[in-house]
Amino acid sequence: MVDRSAVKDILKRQSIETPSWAYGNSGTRFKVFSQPGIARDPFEKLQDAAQVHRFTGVAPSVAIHIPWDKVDDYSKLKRYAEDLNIKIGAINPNLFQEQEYRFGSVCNPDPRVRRKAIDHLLQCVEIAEITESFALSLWFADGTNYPGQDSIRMRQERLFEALSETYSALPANVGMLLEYKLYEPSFYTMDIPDWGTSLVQCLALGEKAKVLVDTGHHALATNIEFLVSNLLRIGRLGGFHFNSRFYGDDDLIVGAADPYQLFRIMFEIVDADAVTPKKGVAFMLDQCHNIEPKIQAEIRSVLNVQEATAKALLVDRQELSRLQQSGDVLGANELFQEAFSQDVRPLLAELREDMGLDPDPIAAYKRSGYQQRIEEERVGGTAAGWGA
Ligand code: PSV
Ligand code: MN
Repeated sequence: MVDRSAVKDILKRQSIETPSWAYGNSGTRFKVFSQPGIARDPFEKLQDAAQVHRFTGVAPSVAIHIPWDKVDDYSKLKRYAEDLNIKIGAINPNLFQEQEYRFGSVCNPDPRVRRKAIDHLLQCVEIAEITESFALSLWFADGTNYPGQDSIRMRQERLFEALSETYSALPANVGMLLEYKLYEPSFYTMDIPDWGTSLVQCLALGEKAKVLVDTGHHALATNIEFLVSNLLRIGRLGGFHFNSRFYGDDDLIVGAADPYQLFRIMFEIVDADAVTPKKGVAFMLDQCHNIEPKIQAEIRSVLNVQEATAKALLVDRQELSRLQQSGDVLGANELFQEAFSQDVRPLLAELREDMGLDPDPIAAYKRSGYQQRIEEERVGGTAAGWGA
């Protein structure tokens, strides 16, 4: 039997980070749709992120993307977050939106472009230090489109050089997360297409470099929980960018497409005792809400991660182990599926009441009038967005 109060205790300590870019306008390469009430600067994005924490109680930090969230004074941004009862999370450099990066950033054959890219990484290290962020979170759009276009091997060397210089500049409490992506924007090779390539770089860099798993960045049939389990085993799982997908890097609400996959991933996390921040695995969302209301969608996403975690925590692991040892294939599988099929919403409602929160965060958010208020107040200025 699983102890429900122990489960609630772990869930209370789980922490899910939301991305500042989820609060800005977004879209596809065909169209960026605007919505009313969108934040116009990083401060207003923090206000929105604070609402997600206010109603869920488990989203106390927000990742920022530089220069989308560029400000003159990062200590002011940090204080502003703290006044809103949240904090600044991962710092994400942006090395994919400038003309010079046509042939890549840190892997570019031109040393001047590589220098510019590394300088941006170093500037982001400084921002991480000022904001007391836990990590520099790196994703490179670098790659090639045509066989023969550039040396695959040399590009890996250049990548390592840039990462080494950046790694050496990290302050003691700042880690490095290295994300991978199978394809897009490059279509022949991405310089970091998979967890193996990321891990090879991380192992050569040092202990503070860890792999970041974006759930939308794999070939369709990839068994994500398998690689998660392997990375956990060797202490190199840095965290997640949660989202869900049907086809490519869809960036839809986590748990919307395949809640069973999310449950299976969370089971590996539970099995490694890595739900709470003490194990250093960061649970971050990386989503774009192109057609749905953004703050509500982020609340939904946090709840989806929380539900999958609760189900995974409720797996009777002692009994599962007994069934596994005795070779009871169907018994073990049934126990696993039973845990997934249960309704954990009453348990989570109880948990929120224990935490002094409304048991239904979405209803409470809607009743709060926040959405109407920002739609009335945020008139004029330029809505934040990444433009495409
Ligand atoms: C790239 O697709 C990615 O997943 C990276 O994490 C970026 O930083 C993020 O999306 C925002 O574009
Ligand atoms: Mn990502």
